[in-house]
Amino acid sequence: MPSQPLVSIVMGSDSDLEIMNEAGKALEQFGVPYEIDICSAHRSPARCSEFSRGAAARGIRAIIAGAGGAAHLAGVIAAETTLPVIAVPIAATPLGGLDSLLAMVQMPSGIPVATVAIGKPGATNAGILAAQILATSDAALAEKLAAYKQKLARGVEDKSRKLKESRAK
Ligand code: RP5
Repeated sequence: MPSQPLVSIVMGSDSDLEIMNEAGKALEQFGVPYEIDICSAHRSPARCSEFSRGAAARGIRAIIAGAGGAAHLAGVIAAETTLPVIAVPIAATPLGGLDSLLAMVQMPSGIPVATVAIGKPGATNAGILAAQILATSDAALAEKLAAYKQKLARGVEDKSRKLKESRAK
């Protein structure tokens, strides 16, 4: 039987899927069960409202919302839940994602949305951030995240060593 999802990844359209899959990969890396679905703030507001109101009761602990253009998805979700909402801006228009970034980051006082970088790096960080939120009450998950950060640091050490070796030749 699949595990109860703890994180919900939602996106405005299936055209966002390639980017939002990166959030899923990050969660998989830390063994965090998640669900993934589509919900458009503009095309299906009733569906978004139903999702937002019901997420906590279904056991979801954090929400990652990706959208492009006039990206209201994360905000409308945050308006109807007390779960933490992480927003991923997607470059879906000729404005290259700046439109989405500004729509997500400029939330009115009282409706917080944690906005990450545009595109794949942002989606990856959204997954890691969601795992970090869960890790505040999960010591085993916190250990996995600490090991991940140590791995990143070792990667820099390796690059430094290789750079020095190449310059010594
Ligand atoms: C947004 O409009 C979606 O999040 C997507 O990034 C963008 C384009 O959607 P489609 O026209 O490809 O469905 O709502």
